[in-house]
Amino acid sequence: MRKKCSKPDCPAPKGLCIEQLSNDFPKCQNWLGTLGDQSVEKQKRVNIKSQTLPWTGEPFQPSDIEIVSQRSVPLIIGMVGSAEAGKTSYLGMLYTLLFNGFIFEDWSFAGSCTLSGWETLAQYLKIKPDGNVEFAPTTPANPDYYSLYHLALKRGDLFRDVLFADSSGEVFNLWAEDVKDQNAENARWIYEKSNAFIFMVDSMALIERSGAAKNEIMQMAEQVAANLKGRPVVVVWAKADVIDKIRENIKIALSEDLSQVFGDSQIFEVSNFSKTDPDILCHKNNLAVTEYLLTQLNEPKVIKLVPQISSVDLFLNYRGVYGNE
Ligand SMILES: Nc1nc2c(ncn2[C@@H]2O[C@H](COP(=O)(O)OP(=O)(O)OP(=O)(O)O)[C@@H](O)[C@H]2O)c(=O)[nH]1
Ligand SMILES: [Mg+2]
Repeated sequence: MRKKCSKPDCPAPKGLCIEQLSNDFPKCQNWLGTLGDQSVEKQKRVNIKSQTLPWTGEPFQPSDIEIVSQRSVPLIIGMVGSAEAGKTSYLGMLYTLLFNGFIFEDWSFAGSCTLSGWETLAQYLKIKPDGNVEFAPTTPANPDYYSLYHLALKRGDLFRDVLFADSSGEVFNLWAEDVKDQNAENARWIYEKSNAFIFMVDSMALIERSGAAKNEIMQMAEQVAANLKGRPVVVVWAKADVIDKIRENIKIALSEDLSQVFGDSQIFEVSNFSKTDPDILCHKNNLAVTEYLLTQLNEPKVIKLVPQISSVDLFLNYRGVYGNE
């Protein structure tokens, strides 16, 4: 007899269990452990099969990207920011919102190959019985630590596979000081491979270390801007529940410096703490950050076809009555 889930219409993707939110389906109470004679050989075969599944539900490593790249070229969104800036919590909140029925305006959730990873992040944000939130541990700072979280999204007939590349802020600080630092390999990879960036500004650090935190943020911003090649960046003021406690002059100066470096990039304030229900910083802006980048990345690109000729010859320099416009 075949093993199967007893839960009718279980919406879990193939190979995953909705109750366990992982590929640990044999632990689910709805799992029918009816292997007939339960022979060791058969059990072994089942195990071998599950080991040969190409994905486990855990965050992807760079070598796993090919699993989703067969359908379309996946979009990589790089999470950039200093240590403790709020990168991992942002991802935990994004999944928490989607899981709880909040939606993007234009995109709908169409699956994920890293559900276990997302769920682990979201668990940290759950309010504990004592009313506190634990938050995810600091992301490991090994230069070879990668964690890519996958979302498949759909807009009309268009499918997009999106990978959010999280890494340690400590590593990004090393990279910001020296892009060739040998301990910043994953930050380098994220910068090189990402199609767009979420640049996190830590409001709490600006309250606690004002000028020093501002310098650190600007050093990283300048390094990100150095070789963007048109890739979109969204500036996100994280922990915006405390943003009003930042010294006004620091906040204004940093906003001006960031807009000089990133031009007209969109700016959002987000928080993982909701003061009202619904709360703009938490329920709306966290989704809006990703949606903004998705819109940017899926807009048809305008290509300038007019060659830039510069010559002393007036005839060659002539661009018509309206110039290049
Ligand atoms: N006030 C406030 N604090 C927050 C919020 N989100 C996160 N924090 C705090 O910020 C800390 C760091 O958040 P993380 O998301 O782990 O930061 P990170 O950028 O992933 O840090 P690294 O992994 O070290 O790079 C958390 O442990 C919380 O204490 C928020 O919305 N408001
Ligand atoms: Mg982290």
